[in-house]
Amino acid sequence: MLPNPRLSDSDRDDDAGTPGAGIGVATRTKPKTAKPALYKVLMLNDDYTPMEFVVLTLQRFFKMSIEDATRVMLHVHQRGVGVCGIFTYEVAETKVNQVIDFARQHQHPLQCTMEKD
Ligand code: TYC
Repeated sequence: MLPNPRLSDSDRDDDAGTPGAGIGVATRTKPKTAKPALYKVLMLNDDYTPMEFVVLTLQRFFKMSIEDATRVMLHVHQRGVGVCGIFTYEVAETKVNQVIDFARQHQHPLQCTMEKD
């Protein structure tokens, strides 16, 4: 917006609260909240965990549809590793632990890890 031409330089609103001081207010150039670092959660292949257990795990902890979960599982099966999702540090860490605990409870060696995005 253009400055109001009826006001003198020192009386415009950019130094509101300091009438006539002509000091002005510092303009924020950076967002107040920094963007948090993001982490990929990775699923690792192994020779023993049943495919349907991996699909169930992806649906349960990563809210994937059966179609997406099957796609990710097959990618991991064929390539060795695949991305389950990208999260802030604490969310990623929680998901890794949930997957590892769930696999251990069912005596499957399925492993999951995280890395900075
Ligand atoms: N390779 C496993 C099998 O043939 C299936 C599998 C897929 C295991 C993905 C782990 O992250 C995984 N039964």
